Amino acid sequence: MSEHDPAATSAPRITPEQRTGLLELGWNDALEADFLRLASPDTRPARVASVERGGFFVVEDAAAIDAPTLARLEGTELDSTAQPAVGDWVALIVREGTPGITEVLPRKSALLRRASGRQGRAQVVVCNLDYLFIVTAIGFNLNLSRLERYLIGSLAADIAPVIVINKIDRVHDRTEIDALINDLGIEVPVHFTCALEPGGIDQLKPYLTPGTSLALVGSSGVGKSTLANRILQTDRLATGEVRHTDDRGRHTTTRRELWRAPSGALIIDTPGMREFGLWDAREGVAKLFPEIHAATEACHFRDCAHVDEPGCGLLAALDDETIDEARYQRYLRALEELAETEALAAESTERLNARRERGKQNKLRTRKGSRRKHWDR
Ligand SMILES: Nc1nc2c(ncn2[C@@H]2O[C@H](COP(=O)(O)OP(=O)(O)O)[C@@H](O)[C@H]2O)c(=O)[nH]1
Ligand SMILES: [Mg+2]
Ligand SMILES: [Zn+2]
Repeated sequence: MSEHDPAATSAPRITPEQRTGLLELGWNDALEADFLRLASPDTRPARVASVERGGFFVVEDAAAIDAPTLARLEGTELDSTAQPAVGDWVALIVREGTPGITEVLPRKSALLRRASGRQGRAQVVVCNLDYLFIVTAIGFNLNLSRLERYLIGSLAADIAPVIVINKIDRVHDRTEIDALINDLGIEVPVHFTCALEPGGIDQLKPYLTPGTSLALVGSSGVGKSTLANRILQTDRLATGEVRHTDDRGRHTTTRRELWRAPSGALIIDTPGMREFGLWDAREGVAKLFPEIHAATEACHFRDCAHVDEPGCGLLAALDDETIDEARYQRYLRALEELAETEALAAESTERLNARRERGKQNKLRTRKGSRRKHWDR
């Protein structure tokens, strides 16, 4: 990104009216400083509300959320994770009535996951969040490892995780849930909600302050869109009846989109994720298993795998029973998954480079070939 001297232009880059609109979307002084420093003088700030195949829907104030502007990305091709994602702040330029995005402002946070498919590629789920609502529901298989994956992703991105257990109106065994929460081993706020009742989400109110950005993630059918509707006090988001055969919702939500609640909070609903594959989340693993991570600091080898290495601090702690065996296993599994993904990503990069190299060679060959033909004539 190019640097710009804010003193070089005398007129204010952002008018008070503009700023009022931006503040409704979560704008702040730090963002403004970045914008003034990094964006070219003929641009203005906007936030990405949703991503379409044809471009990016951006907004400059809350009212625009109902009729966002479709903008295309200008200039050089960006790496997929550097492309604008929902929640991003961007610099917008309008040339002859055509809006374009020239820059993506530095992200305060980016929730990454492994993109579906066999290649090891990253996908940016949402950006610039204060909270991640990890939603699950009674009647759904309350799964510790699924919860942990979201937690790892959230902690790695420095987004405060909040666990929401929805459909609390359904028959459930509270002791079982408490045991599961206890197994998480770290302090994470947990809230029980019923999205079908007006007072059923009161516990979430403290998070819904003006300018706060949050996203709802979790499996399909747990009630994310119903919760979002209640927070937004609308019924604009489509929700789905659950199929009785497998208790999974239909995929009614097809894209991630940003809305503004009457409280002033910015809410991003997301389609159900079958799987949250870890990506670049070692820091998140360390935060979810702090006592285990601390024990590895005593490992003799820097690249210790904590399985049978001599001088392993973690194995020693296991022997002393200062560390829980089950948590140790889950920690190892998370690290293994990250290592596998990294290996896959390295392989894809290698393949891509090889293909590019072959492409170059082919071009050379055809060029030589055509020259020879020319000589033959
Ligand atoms: N019993 C009960 N059903 C709910 C609750 N919240 C949502 N539902 C129902 O669960 C189904 C799936 O909801 P939806 O919001 O589409 O889930 P999403 O896929 O996570 O967005 C719908 O039929 C909702 O009416 C709740 O708190 N209790
Ligand atoms: Mg939905
Ligand atoms: Zn070790």
